[in-house]
Amino acid sequence: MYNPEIESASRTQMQEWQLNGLKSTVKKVYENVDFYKKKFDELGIKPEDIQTFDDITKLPFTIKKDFRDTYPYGLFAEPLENINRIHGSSGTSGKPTIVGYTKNDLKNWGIIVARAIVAAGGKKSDVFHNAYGYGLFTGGLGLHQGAEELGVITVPISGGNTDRQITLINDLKPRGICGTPSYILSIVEKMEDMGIDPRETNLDYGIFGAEVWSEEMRSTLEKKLNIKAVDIYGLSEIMGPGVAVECHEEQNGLHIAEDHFYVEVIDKDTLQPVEDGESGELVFTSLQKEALPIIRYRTGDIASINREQCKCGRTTTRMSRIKGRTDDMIIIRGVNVFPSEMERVLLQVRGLVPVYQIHLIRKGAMDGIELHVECETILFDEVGKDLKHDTITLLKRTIQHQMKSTCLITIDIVVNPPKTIPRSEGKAIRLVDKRKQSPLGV
Ligand code: DLL
Repeated sequence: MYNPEIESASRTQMQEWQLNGLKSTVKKVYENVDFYKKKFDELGIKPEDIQTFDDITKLPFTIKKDFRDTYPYGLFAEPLENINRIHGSSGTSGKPTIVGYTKNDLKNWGIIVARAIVAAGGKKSDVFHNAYGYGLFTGGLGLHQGAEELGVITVPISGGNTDRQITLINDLKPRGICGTPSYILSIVEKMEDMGIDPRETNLDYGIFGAEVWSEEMRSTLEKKLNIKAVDIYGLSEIMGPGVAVECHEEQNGLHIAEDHFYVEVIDKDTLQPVEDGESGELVFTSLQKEALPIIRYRTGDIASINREQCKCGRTTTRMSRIKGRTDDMIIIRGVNVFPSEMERVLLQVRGLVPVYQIHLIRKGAMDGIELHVECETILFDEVGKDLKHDTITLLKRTIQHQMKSTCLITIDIVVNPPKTIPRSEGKAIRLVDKRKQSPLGV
Protein backbone atom coordinates (compact mmCIF):
# COMPACT_ATOMS: atom_id res chain seq x y z
CA MET A 1 0.00 0.00 0.00
CA TYR A 2 1.18 3.50 -0.71
CA ASN A 3 -0.55 5.03 2.34
CA PRO A 4 -1.23 2.04 4.63
CA GLU A 5 -2.26 4.24 7.55
CA ILE A 6 -5.08 5.61 5.42
CA GLU A 7 -5.93 2.72 3.12
CA SER A 8 -6.25 0.28 6.02
CA ALA A 9 -7.53 2.71 8.67
CA SER A 10 -10.27 1.56 11.05
CA ARG A 11 -13.83 2.48 10.09
CA THR A 12 -14.09 4.78 13.09
CA GLN A 13 -10.97 6.65 12.06
CA MET A 14 -12.08 6.90 8.43
CA GLN A 15 -15.50 8.17 9.44
CA GLU A 16 -13.94 10.80 11.67
CA TRP A 17 -11.83 12.06 8.73
CA GLN A 18 -14.83 11.94 6.45
CA LEU A 19 -17.10 13.88 8.79
CA ASN A 20 -14.49 16.59 9.28
CA GLY A 21 -13.99 16.76 5.51
CA LEU A 22 -17.72 16.94 4.92
CA LYS A 23 -18.24 19.77 7.39
CA SER A 24 -15.37 21.84 6.07
CA THR A 25 -16.40 21.26 2.45
CA VAL A 26 -19.97 22.35 3.14
CA LYS A 27 -18.69 25.48 4.89
CA LYS A 28 -16.28 26.23 2.07
CA VAL A 29 -18.85 26.00 -0.71
CA TYR A 30 -21.40 28.03 1.26
CA GLU A 31 -18.91 30.82 1.83
CA ASN A 32 -17.22 30.80 -1.59
CA VAL A 33 -19.53 29.53 -4.32
CA ASP A 34 -22.61 31.62 -5.15
CA PHE A 35 -24.24 28.65 -6.84
CA TYR A 36 -24.19 26.62 -3.60
CA LYS A 37 -25.03 29.58 -1.34
CA LYS A 38 -28.17 30.17 -3.41
CA LYS A 39 -29.13 26.48 -3.34
CA PHE A 40 -28.57 26.18 0.41
CA ASP A 41 -30.58 29.36 1.04
CA GLU A 42 -33.45 28.10 -1.10
CA LEU A 43 -33.49 24.88 0.93
CA GLY A 44 -33.16 26.82 4.18
CA ILE A 45 -29.97 25.06 5.26
CA LYS A 46 -26.82 26.43 6.85
CA PRO A 47 -23.44 24.66 7.06
CA GLU A 48 -24.00 24.12 10.83
CA ASP A 49 -27.00 21.91 10.00
CA ILE A 50 -24.61 19.24 8.73
CA GLN A 51 -23.37 17.40 11.83
CA THR A 52 -23.73 13.69 10.97
CA PHE A 53 -23.66 11.53 7.83
CA ASP A 54 -27.47 11.31 7.97
CA ASP A 55 -27.62 15.07 7.47
CA ILE A 56 -26.08 14.69 4.03
CA THR A 57 -29.50 14.00 2.54
CA LYS A 58 -30.45 17.59 3.41
CA LEU A 59 -27.86 18.80 0.90
CA PRO A 60 -28.71 19.51 -2.74
CA PHE A 61 -27.39 17.37 -5.59
CA THR A 62 -25.03 18.76 -8.21
CA ILE A 63 -25.47 17.65 -11.82
CA LYS A 64 -23.55 18.03 -15.08
CA LYS A 65 -25.90 20.80 -16.21
CA ASP A 66 -24.77 22.90 -13.23
CA PHE A 67 -21.27 22.94 -14.75
CA ARG A 68 -22.69 24.12 -18.05
CA ASP A 69 -24.84 26.78 -16.42
CA THR A 70 -21.88 28.17 -14.48
CA TYR A 71 -19.31 27.68 -17.29
CA PRO A 72 -16.39 28.12 -17.09
CA TYR A 73 -15.41 29.06 -13.53
CA GLY A 74 -18.71 29.45 -11.68
CA LEU A 75 -18.26 26.45 -9.38
CA PHE A 76 -14.71 27.33 -8.34
CA ALA A 77 -14.25 28.02 -4.64
CA GLU A 78 -10.84 29.66 -5.01
CA PRO A 79 -9.80 32.85 -6.82
CA LEU A 80 -8.21 32.17 -10.21
CA GLU A 81 -4.74 33.13 -8.97
CA ASN A 82 -4.82 29.99 -6.80
CA ILE A 83 -5.73 27.67 -9.68
CA ASN A 84 -2.82 25.72 -11.14
CA ARG A 85 -4.41 23.60 -13.80
CA ILE A 86 -7.58 23.16 -15.82
CA HIS A 87 -8.97 19.92 -17.20
CA GLY A 88 -12.18 19.10 -18.95
CA SER A 89 -14.66 16.36 -19.59
CA SER A 90 -14.32 14.19 -22.62
CA GLY A 91 -17.76 15.22 -23.91
CA THR A 92 -18.05 15.20 -27.67
CA SER A 93 -20.49 18.03 -28.30
CA GLY A 94 -20.67 21.62 -27.20
CA LYS A 95 -18.37 23.14 -24.66
CA PRO A 96 -16.36 20.91 -22.34
CA THR A 97 -17.01 20.73 -18.63
CA ILE A 98 -14.23 22.77 -17.08
CA VAL A 99 -12.66 21.68 -13.79
CA GLY A 100 -9.78 23.25 -11.87
CA TYR A 101 -7.12 22.27 -9.36
CA THR A 102 -4.99 24.15 -6.84
CA LYS A 103 -1.42 23.08 -6.11
CA ASN A 104 -2.69 21.11 -3.14
CA ASP A 105 -5.40 19.44 -5.23
CA LEU A 106 -2.76 18.31 -7.72
CA LYS A 107 -0.58 16.97 -4.91
CA ASN A 108 -3.54 15.05 -3.45
CA TRP A 109 -4.54 13.73 -6.86
CA GLY A 110 -0.98 12.49 -7.39
CA ILE A 111 -1.08 10.67 -4.06
CA ILE A 112 -4.45 9.08 -4.86
CA VAL A 113 -3.19 7.84 -8.24
CA ALA A 114 0.10 6.65 -6.71
CA ARG A 115 -2.02 4.52 -4.35
CA ALA A 116 -3.85 3.20 -7.42
CA ILE A 117 -0.64 2.22 -9.21
CA VAL A 118 0.59 0.40 -6.10
CA ALA A 119 -2.82 -1.30 -5.75
CA ALA A 120 -2.38 -2.50 -9.35
CA GLY A 121 0.96 -4.09 -8.47
CA GLY A 122 3.26 -1.21 -9.42
CA LYS A 123 6.40 -0.23 -7.58
CA LYS A 124 8.94 2.57 -7.58
CA SER A 125 11.49 1.14 -9.98
CA ASP A 126 8.99 0.30 -12.74
CA VAL A 127 8.97 1.68 -16.24
CA PHE A 128 5.37 2.75 -16.75
CA HIS A 129 3.81 3.18 -20.21
CA ASN A 130 1.03 5.77 -20.11
CA ALA A 131 -1.22 5.42 -23.16
CA TYR A 132 -4.05 7.58 -21.84
CA GLY A 133 -4.52 10.75 -23.85
CA TYR A 134 -2.67 13.81 -22.55
CA GLY A 135 -4.57 17.08 -22.73
CA LEU A 136 -7.84 18.36 -21.32
CA PHE A 137 -8.85 14.74 -20.65
CA THR A 138 -7.78 13.80 -17.11
CA GLY A 139 -6.50 10.33 -18.05
CA GLY A 140 -3.01 11.15 -19.34
CA LEU A 141 -1.91 13.83 -16.90
CA GLY A 142 -3.80 12.19 -14.00
CA LEU A 143 -1.91 8.92 -14.31
CA HIS A 144 1.25 10.88 -15.03
CA GLN A 145 0.86 12.85 -11.79
CA GLY A 146 0.47 9.62 -9.82
CA ALA A 147 3.36 7.91 -11.58
CA GLU A 148 5.66 10.83 -10.76
CA GLU A 149 4.44 10.93 -7.15
CA LEU A 150 5.27 7.23 -6.82
CA GLY A 151 8.59 7.70 -8.59
CA VAL A 152 8.22 5.25 -11.46
CA ILE A 153 9.86 5.94 -14.82
CA THR A 154 6.98 7.40 -16.77
CA VAL A 155 6.73 7.05 -20.55
CA PRO A 156 4.28 9.83 -21.47
CA ILE A 157 3.39 8.44 -24.89
CA SER A 158 -0.30 9.47 -24.74
CA GLY A 159 -2.87 7.80 -27.03
CA GLY A 160 -2.36 7.12 -30.74
CA ASN A 161 0.60 6.38 -32.99
CA THR A 162 0.25 2.68 -32.31
CA ASP A 163 3.41 1.65 -34.17
CA ARG A 164 5.48 3.88 -31.92
CA GLN A 165 3.70 2.54 -28.84
CA ILE A 166 4.76 -0.96 -29.85
CA THR A 167 8.36 0.09 -30.50
CA LEU A 168 8.59 1.66 -27.04
CA ILE A 169 6.92 -1.28 -25.32
CA ASN A 170 9.52 -3.54 -26.93
CA ASP A 171 12.51 -1.29 -26.33
CA LEU A 172 11.85 0.33 -22.95
CA LYS A 173 10.37 -2.83 -21.44
CA PRO A 174 7.71 -1.28 -19.20
CA ARG A 175 6.33 -3.41 -16.33
CA GLY A 176 3.13 -1.38 -16.16
CA ILE A 177 0.80 -0.02 -18.80
CA CYS A 178 -2.33 2.08 -18.68
CA GLY A 179 -4.91 3.21 -21.21
CA THR A 180 -8.51 2.64 -22.15
CA PRO A 181 -9.17 -1.11 -22.49
CA SER A 182 -10.34 -0.64 -26.08
CA TYR A 183 -7.15 1.17 -27.08
CA ILE A 184 -4.91 -1.36 -25.34
CA LEU A 185 -6.72 -4.04 -27.33
CA SER A 186 -5.93 -2.12 -30.54
CA ILE A 187 -2.25 -2.13 -29.57
CA VAL A 188 -2.43 -5.89 -29.00
CA GLU A 189 -4.10 -6.45 -32.38
CA LYS A 190 -1.44 -4.40 -34.12
CA MET A 191 1.29 -6.42 -32.40
CA GLU A 192 -0.32 -9.61 -33.63
CA ASP A 193 -0.51 -8.19 -37.18
CA MET A 194 3.20 -7.38 -36.99
CA GLY A 195 4.01 -10.92 -35.89
CA ILE A 196 4.98 -9.85 -32.36
CA ASP A 197 3.69 -12.09 -29.58
CA PRO A 198 2.09 -9.72 -27.01
CA ARG A 199 2.70 -12.32 -24.29
CA GLU A 200 6.44 -11.88 -24.74
CA THR A 201 6.65 -8.25 -23.56
CA ASN A 202 7.95 -7.32 -20.12
CA LEU A 203 4.49 -6.17 -19.02
CA ASP A 204 3.17 -7.45 -15.69
CA TYR A 205 0.15 -5.28 -14.96
CA GLY A 206 -2.31 -2.94 -16.65
CA ILE A 207 -4.52 -0.17 -15.26
CA PHE A 208 -7.52 0.18 -17.49
CA GLY A 209 -10.62 2.34 -17.28
CA ALA A 210 -12.34 5.52 -18.45
CA GLU A 211 -14.96 3.44 -20.26
CA VAL A 212 -17.26 0.55 -19.50
CA TRP A 213 -15.60 -2.82 -19.92
CA SER A 214 -16.51 -6.33 -18.89
CA GLU A 215 -14.94 -9.24 -17.00
CA GLU A 216 -14.68 -11.01 -20.35
CA MET A 217 -12.69 -8.10 -21.79
CA ARG A 218 -10.42 -8.28 -18.74
CA SER A 219 -9.77 -11.94 -19.30
CA THR A 220 -9.05 -11.35 -23.01
CA LEU A 221 -6.51 -8.61 -22.21
CA GLU A 222 -4.93 -10.61 -19.39
CA LYS A 223 -4.50 -13.68 -21.58
CA LYS A 224 -3.27 -11.85 -24.65
CA LEU A 225 -0.73 -9.74 -22.74
CA ASN A 226 0.01 -12.19 -19.93
CA ILE A 227 -0.63 -9.52 -17.30
CA LYS A 228 -2.94 -8.72 -14.40
CA ALA A 229 -5.43 -6.05 -15.36
CA VAL A 230 -7.19 -3.84 -12.83
CA ASP A 231 -10.07 -1.46 -13.28
CA ILE A 232 -9.60 2.22 -12.47
CA TYR A 233 -12.53 4.61 -12.18
CA GLY A 234 -12.87 8.34 -11.98
CA LEU A 235 -14.44 11.38 -13.54
CA SER A 236 -13.22 14.88 -14.12
CA GLU A 237 -16.02 16.54 -12.15
CA ILE A 238 -14.83 14.72 -9.03
CA MET A 239 -11.09 14.76 -9.78
CA GLY A 240 -10.16 12.36 -12.58
CA PRO A 241 -8.78 8.81 -12.51
CA GLY A 242 -8.19 7.34 -9.05
CA VAL A 243 -11.55 7.92 -7.39
CA ALA A 244 -11.55 4.13 -7.10
CA VAL A 245 -9.29 1.28 -8.19
CA GLU A 246 -9.13 -2.48 -7.87
CA CYS A 247 -6.32 -4.22 -6.03
CA HIS A 248 -4.31 -6.79 -7.97
CA GLU A 249 -4.60 -9.22 -5.06
CA GLU A 250 -8.36 -9.68 -5.30
CA GLN A 251 -9.55 -7.88 -8.46
CA ASN A 252 -12.95 -7.86 -6.87
CA GLY A 253 -14.43 -4.40 -6.59
CA LEU A 254 -12.76 -1.00 -6.74
CA HIS A 255 -11.45 0.55 -3.51
CA ILE A 256 -12.81 4.06 -3.17
CA ALA A 257 -10.38 6.76 -1.96
CA GLU A 258 -12.76 7.41 0.90
CA ASP A 259 -10.64 9.94 2.72
CA HIS A 260 -11.23 12.17 -0.32
CA PHE A 261 -14.66 11.13 -1.60
CA TYR A 262 -17.84 10.27 0.26
CA VAL A 263 -19.95 7.81 -1.72
CA GLU A 264 -23.72 7.37 -1.85
CA VAL A 265 -25.71 5.06 -4.12
CA ILE A 266 -29.19 6.27 -4.98
CA ASP A 267 -32.19 5.17 -6.96
CA LYS A 268 -32.07 7.41 -10.03
CA ASP A 269 -35.83 7.94 -10.02
CA THR A 270 -36.70 8.33 -6.33
CA LEU A 271 -33.25 9.79 -5.46
CA GLN A 272 -33.39 7.78 -2.23
CA PRO A 273 -30.42 5.66 -1.07
CA VAL A 274 -30.45 1.99 -2.05
CA GLU A 275 -29.17 -0.84 0.17
CA ASP A 276 -25.50 -1.81 0.05
CA GLY A 277 -25.10 -4.44 -2.67
CA GLU A 278 -27.95 -3.03 -4.75
CA SER A 279 -27.21 -1.21 -7.99
CA GLY A 280 -27.96 2.47 -8.26
CA GLU A 281 -26.45 5.76 -9.38
CA LEU A 282 -23.15 6.70 -7.75
CA VAL A 283 -23.10 10.07 -6.02
CA PHE A 284 -19.87 11.58 -4.69
CA THR A 285 -19.09 14.47 -2.34
CA SER A 286 -15.49 15.66 -2.24
CA LEU A 287 -13.96 15.95 1.22
CA GLN A 288 -10.63 17.69 0.70
CA LYS A 289 -10.79 19.57 -2.58
CA GLU A 290 -9.93 23.25 -2.71
CA ALA A 291 -10.51 24.57 -6.24
CA LEU A 292 -13.67 22.67 -7.01
CA PRO A 293 -15.27 21.17 -3.92
CA ILE A 294 -18.39 19.35 -5.00
CA ILE A 295 -21.52 18.35 -3.14
CA ARG A 296 -23.46 15.18 -3.98
CA TYR A 297 -22.45 14.97 -7.62
CA ARG A 298 -24.75 12.65 -9.56
CA THR A 299 -22.35 10.76 -11.78
CA GLY A 300 -24.90 8.98 -13.97
CA ASP A 301 -22.78 5.83 -13.44
CA ILE A 302 -24.47 2.69 -12.20
CA ALA A 303 -22.76 0.43 -9.66
CA SER A 304 -23.24 -1.07 -6.20
CA ILE A 305 -21.06 -0.84 -3.11
CA ASN A 306 -19.72 -3.38 -0.65
CA ARG A 307 -18.38 -2.40 2.78
CA GLU A 308 -16.86 -5.79 3.69
CA GLN A 309 -13.15 -5.73 4.31
CA CYS A 310 -11.04 -6.91 1.37
CA LYS A 311 -8.47 -9.69 1.79
CA CYS A 312 -5.77 -7.31 0.51
CA GLY A 313 -5.93 -5.47 3.85
CA ARG A 314 -7.53 -2.29 2.59
CA THR A 315 -10.53 -1.33 4.66
CA THR A 316 -12.07 1.11 2.20
CA THR A 317 -15.52 0.62 0.71
CA ARG A 318 -15.46 -1.05 -2.67
CA MET A 319 -17.66 -0.32 -5.65
CA SER A 320 -18.55 -2.82 -8.33
CA ARG A 321 -17.52 -2.36 -11.94
CA ILE A 322 -19.60 0.29 -13.65
CA LYS A 323 -22.55 -1.53 -15.14
CA GLY A 324 -23.51 1.34 -17.42
CA ARG A 325 -24.69 4.90 -17.36
CA THR A 326 -28.17 6.05 -16.57
CA ASP A 327 -28.15 7.82 -19.93
CA ASP A 328 -26.61 4.88 -21.83
CA MET A 329 -29.23 2.41 -20.84
CA ILE A 330 -31.08 1.39 -23.96
CA ILE A 331 -34.78 0.80 -23.55
CA ILE A 332 -35.94 -1.23 -26.48
CA ARG A 333 -39.54 -2.35 -26.57
CA GLY A 334 -39.72 -1.91 -22.80
CA VAL A 335 -36.60 -3.94 -22.04
CA ASN A 336 -33.64 -2.23 -20.34
CA VAL A 337 -30.32 -3.19 -21.88
CA PHE A 338 -26.85 -2.04 -20.95
CA PRO A 339 -24.06 -2.06 -23.53
CA SER A 340 -21.77 -3.69 -20.96
CA GLU A 341 -24.16 -6.62 -20.66
CA MET A 342 -24.04 -7.09 -24.42
CA GLU A 343 -20.24 -7.01 -24.35
CA ARG A 344 -20.25 -9.73 -21.72
CA VAL A 345 -22.46 -11.98 -23.83
CA LEU A 346 -20.57 -11.24 -26.98
CA LEU A 347 -17.18 -12.14 -25.65
CA GLN A 348 -18.44 -15.57 -24.71
CA VAL A 349 -19.05 -16.36 -28.36
CA ARG A 350 -16.04 -18.00 -29.96
CA GLY A 351 -14.69 -16.52 -33.17
CA LEU A 352 -15.35 -12.86 -32.37
CA VAL A 353 -12.93 -10.10 -31.41
CA PRO A 354 -13.90 -7.82 -28.49
CA VAL A 355 -14.71 -4.92 -30.79
CA TYR A 356 -18.34 -4.08 -31.42
CA GLN A 357 -20.82 -1.28 -31.98
CA ILE A 358 -24.43 -1.06 -31.01
CA HIS A 359 -26.48 0.77 -33.63
CA LEU A 360 -29.89 2.02 -32.62
CA ILE A 361 -32.08 1.83 -35.68
CA ARG A 362 -35.64 2.46 -36.69
CA LYS A 363 -37.49 -0.63 -37.97
CA GLY A 364 -40.80 0.50 -39.35
CA ALA A 365 -42.49 2.24 -36.47
CA MET A 366 -40.34 0.56 -33.83
CA ASP A 367 -36.87 1.08 -32.42
CA GLY A 368 -34.43 -1.75 -32.87
CA ILE A 369 -30.82 -2.72 -32.24
CA GLU A 370 -28.33 -3.77 -34.84
CA LEU A 371 -25.27 -5.24 -33.22
CA HIS A 372 -22.15 -4.93 -35.33
CA VAL A 373 -19.54 -7.53 -34.48
CA GLU A 374 -16.26 -8.48 -36.06
CA CYS A 375 -14.97 -11.97 -36.62
CA GLU A 376 -11.56 -13.23 -35.70
CA THR A 377 -10.67 -15.48 -38.57
CA ILE A 378 -10.78 -14.74 -42.24
CA LEU A 379 -14.31 -15.57 -43.22
CA PHE A 380 -14.15 -12.83 -45.82
CA ASP A 381 -11.98 -12.25 -48.85
CA GLU A 382 -9.98 -9.09 -49.40
CA VAL A 383 -12.91 -7.14 -50.79
CA GLY A 384 -15.09 -7.99 -47.80
CA LYS A 385 -17.22 -10.65 -49.53
CA ASP A 386 -18.07 -13.48 -47.16
CA LEU A 387 -16.50 -16.74 -48.22
CA LYS A 388 -18.00 -18.97 -45.56
CA HIS A 389 -21.62 -17.99 -45.68
CA ASP A 390 -22.81 -20.91 -43.54
CA THR A 391 -20.32 -20.17 -40.76
CA ILE A 392 -21.42 -16.56 -40.66
CA THR A 393 -25.08 -17.52 -40.53
CA LEU A 394 -24.34 -19.89 -37.66
CA LEU A 395 -22.36 -17.19 -35.85
CA LYS A 396 -25.27 -14.76 -36.20
CA ARG A 397 -27.73 -17.29 -34.87
CA THR A 398 -25.52 -18.10 -31.89
CA ILE A 399 -25.17 -14.46 -30.92
CA GLN A 400 -28.86 -13.82 -31.43
CA HIS A 401 -29.75 -16.77 -29.24
CA GLN A 402 -27.35 -15.77 -26.45
CA MET A 403 -28.60 -12.17 -26.51
CA LYS A 404 -32.19 -13.32 -26.37
CA SER A 405 -31.60 -15.56 -23.36
CA THR A 406 -29.43 -13.08 -21.41
CA CYS A 407 -30.61 -9.60 -22.42
CA LEU A 408 -34.16 -10.73 -23.30
CA ILE A 409 -34.25 -8.98 -26.63
CA THR A 410 -34.12 -10.02 -30.23
CA ILE A 411 -31.59 -8.03 -32.18
CA ASP A 412 -30.16 -7.98 -35.65
CA ILE A 413 -26.55 -9.06 -35.98
CA VAL A 414 -24.18 -7.78 -38.61
CA VAL A 415 -20.94 -9.74 -38.87
CA ASN A 416 -18.19 -7.54 -40.28
CA PRO A 417 -14.89 -8.56 -41.84
CA PRO A 418 -11.81 -8.33 -39.59
CA LYS A 419 -10.51 -4.82 -38.73
CA THR A 420 -13.47 -2.94 -40.19
CA ILE A 421 -15.14 -1.54 -37.06
CA PRO A 422 -13.39 1.74 -36.23
CA ARG A 423 -10.82 1.55 -33.41
CA SER A 424 -10.40 4.44 -31.02
CA GLU A 425 -7.27 5.88 -29.49
CA GLY A 426 -9.17 6.85 -26.35
CA LYS A 427 -12.66 5.97 -25.28
CA ALA A 428 -14.37 3.60 -27.71
CA ILE A 429 -17.62 4.67 -29.35
CA ARG A 430 -19.93 1.76 -28.63
CA LEU A 431 -23.31 3.31 -29.16
CA VAL A 432 -24.34 4.84 -32.49
CA ASP A 433 -27.82 6.29 -32.75
CA LYS A 434 -28.91 5.95 -36.36
CA ARG A 435 -32.59 6.52 -35.76
CA LYS A 436 -32.52 10.11 -36.91
CA GLN A 437 -30.89 9.12 -40.21
CA SER A 438 -33.79 6.85 -41.14
CA PRO A 439 -36.56 8.28 -43.32
CA LEU A 440 -39.02 7.38 -40.59
CA GLY A 441 -36.75 8.75 -37.86
CA VAL A 442 -38.23 10.78 -35.05
O1 DLL B 1 -12.67 9.09 -17.82
C1 DLL B 1 -11.32 9.74 -15.94
C2 DLL B 1 -10.52 8.50 -16.06
C3 DLL B 1 -9.34 8.52 -16.79
C4 DLL B 1 -10.90 7.34 -15.41
C5 DLL B 1 -8.57 7.37 -16.88
C6 DLL B 1 -10.13 6.20 -15.48
C7 DLL B 1 -8.96 6.22 -16.22
P1 DLL B 1 -14.16 11.69 -17.77
O2 DLL B 1 -13.61 11.87 -19.12
O3 DLL B 1 -14.72 12.85 -17.05
O4 DLL B 1 -13.07 11.10 -16.80
O5 DLL B 1 -15.27 10.57 -17.89
C8 DLL B 1 -15.89 10.08 -16.76
O6 DLL B 1 -16.10 7.88 -17.73
O7 DLL B 1 -18.54 9.09 -15.42
C9 DLL B 1 -17.81 6.96 -16.40
O8 DLL B 1 -19.02 7.01 -17.12
C10 DLL B 1 -16.66 6.63 -17.34
N1 DLL B 1 -15.65 5.83 -16.64
C11 DLL B 1 -14.54 6.25 -16.04
N2 DLL B 1 -13.86 5.19 -15.52
C12 DLL B 1 -14.62 4.08 -15.79
C13 DLL B 1 -14.48 2.69 -15.51
C14 DLL B 1 -12.41 9.92 -16.97
N3 DLL B 1 -13.43 2.18 -14.89
C15 DLL B 1 -16.82 8.95 -17.11
N4 DLL B 1 -15.48 1.88 -15.91
C16 DLL B 1 -17.45 8.34 -15.88
C17 DLL B 1 -16.55 2.35 -16.57
C18 DLL B 1 -15.76 4.50 -16.49
N5 DLL B 1 -16.73 3.64 -16.88
